[in-house]
Amino acid sequence: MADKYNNEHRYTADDIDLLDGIEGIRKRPAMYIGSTNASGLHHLVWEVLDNAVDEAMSGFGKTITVIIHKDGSVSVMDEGRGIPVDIHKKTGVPAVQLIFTTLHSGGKFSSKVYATSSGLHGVGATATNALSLYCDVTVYRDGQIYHLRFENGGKLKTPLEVLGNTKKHGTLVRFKPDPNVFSTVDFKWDTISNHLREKAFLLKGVKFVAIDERQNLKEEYYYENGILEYLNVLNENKRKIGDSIYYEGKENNIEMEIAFMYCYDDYNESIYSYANNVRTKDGGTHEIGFKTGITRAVNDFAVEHNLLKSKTKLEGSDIREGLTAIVSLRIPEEILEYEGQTKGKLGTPEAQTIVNNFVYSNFTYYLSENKEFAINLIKKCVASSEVRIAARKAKEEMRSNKKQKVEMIISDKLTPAQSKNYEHNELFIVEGESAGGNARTGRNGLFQAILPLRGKPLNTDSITLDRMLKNEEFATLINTIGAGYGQNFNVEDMHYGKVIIMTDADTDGAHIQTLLLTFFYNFMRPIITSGRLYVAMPPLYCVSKEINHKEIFEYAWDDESLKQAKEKVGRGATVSRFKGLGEMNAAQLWETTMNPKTRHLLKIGIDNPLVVEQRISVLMGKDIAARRKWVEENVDFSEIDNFEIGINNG
Ligand code: 28G
Repeated sequence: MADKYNNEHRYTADDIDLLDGIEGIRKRPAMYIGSTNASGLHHLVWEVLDNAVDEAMSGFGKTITVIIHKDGSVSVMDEGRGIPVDIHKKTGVPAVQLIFTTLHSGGKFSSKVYATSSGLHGVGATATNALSLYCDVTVYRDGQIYHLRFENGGKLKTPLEVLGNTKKHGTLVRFKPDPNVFSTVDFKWDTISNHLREKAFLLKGVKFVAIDERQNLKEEYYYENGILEYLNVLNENKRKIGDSIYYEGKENNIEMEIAFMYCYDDYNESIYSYANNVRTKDGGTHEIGFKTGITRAVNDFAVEHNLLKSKTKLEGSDIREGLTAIVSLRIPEEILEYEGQTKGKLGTPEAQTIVNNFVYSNFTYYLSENKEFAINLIKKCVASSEVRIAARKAKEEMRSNKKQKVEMIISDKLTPAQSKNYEHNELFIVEGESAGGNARTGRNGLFQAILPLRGKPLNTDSITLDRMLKNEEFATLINTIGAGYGQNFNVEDMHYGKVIIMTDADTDGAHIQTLLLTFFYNFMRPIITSGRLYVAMPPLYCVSKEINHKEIFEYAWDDESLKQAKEKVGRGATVSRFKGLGEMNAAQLWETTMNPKTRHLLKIGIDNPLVVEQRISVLMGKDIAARRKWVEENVDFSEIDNFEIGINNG
């Protein structure tokens, strides 16, 4: 068996390791790449790409290219030193072969200063190889072209060979994902292109090229000013307070790059942190250090210049309202630590003190040099602290008084749930009165509440808080959810464990979804980041047949499940396409879209911040043609890849 991996077979302990790598990954792919849906599929690219990024970060190669080929395979190319091809003494196997067949998380191969590895367990290229139909590796090194090929889930097909001479140096990896592993093998141009753009911002001076041969698309990303340009892109359409601020430094071998700015009409703090060019979505020590440094600098300045109205200092959240920041650290591998399983949170303790002091001293200096900005900023911070204090007071009063009051205001639109088990309750925001009526009839009244929407919600992209609050629809929604809004929104106070947007599966429905998502993104972002916001996925097809005067129904969400539904119902079945929620009766709506055991929900999350900003500016902007084009190209109503099936609330 082992000679599939090694022609000169000798059985050693390392040989077992070779098998362990590939077979372990094939047995439980999700454990290594997160999932086997679209996200997992793209992980195959990220794993290989990270190696190319590591090589560029070490100073070798200025261009990285990713190509999506017509046959559904992907190539990644770098211009680095080329993966070493020398024979590994213990195993007698070329180094390049080991890199594609073993798990090397334990530092077996790693003597590099920095390592990206966004993978969950440092599986790297081995995961990509193990989950591919083929994987071709070409190395340009020492004047020669080397090649080896794996097939059928990482089995060595062509051992290392020399193809000829070359003056080039670098690595080329081409692989085609195994359709038996993934629920989709369709690489998304937007996902790959945006990912490369994010990397290009993080690695200033390195060019990233994205090519889609299926659609003849090509983008080049190159940013001389790195994350400073990233920051400006994220805040393109916002009113800015002062300039963008950028600091770069190195302390104890930790390299820091930090960019931030403040905007008006933004009630969120958006801190995007990275460790070794990989996003740390759950923050960690570098983020804490950044926040503490900013807070100290602003408070010290405010106290020193008598800008506070009372003796109490500003809270961190007052100082972070309207702040967008990018915090990027490069940390030597020896002291790189993560918290939790997913590498989403940096644990390296040194990072906290170093960033804290670095930000504090630089920003303190900046404030003293830019007094006008400093005074403006502190005015804004004081204003948000006043709002915070008022909101807290109002909440306490409401607790001690009658809280029936709020429910009375909203009672004519909302059909509430009977239970007071907030965590378990669900709020359905439903498009249209008629679907609202069916939802009311069909729901489980114990834990499901219905809030129908009249027409299109207000576009809340870059509007002030005051304007949003004057909108009756949103005022009702805020009261219904019961957890505040903006800076003072608190997930713990939510009256619902899930908020579910339920619209028709047409362009109007998609537009309403986006308008609602924009509202939540701007004014209740923690609902999204805590994973409590969902979009209901009504079925696209109904397959029916009359048997003995009784109609039987099967529902389908995509072509695959349609096939199954047809087989199940058998001959003489009628297939109809659902266009709107209104075409279903109350019982059907319950069964297909609301019943936790059978429904399909799409959980909303924030993946790449660039995608979110782009979506919001295209979808919410004034350019109607651009919006229509985007919806047509991107909103695939049969997309059921990210859904959770049948979440059982019991
Ligand atoms: C195109 C797709 C993905 C890579 C390199 C270059 C080296 C390397 C990669 O070494 C093992 C561990 C540390 C030496 C390093 C070449 C040093 C000298 C490399 C890639 C052996 C890994 N010469 N380029 N790995 N090192 N590109 N692109 O995978 O000690 S991986």
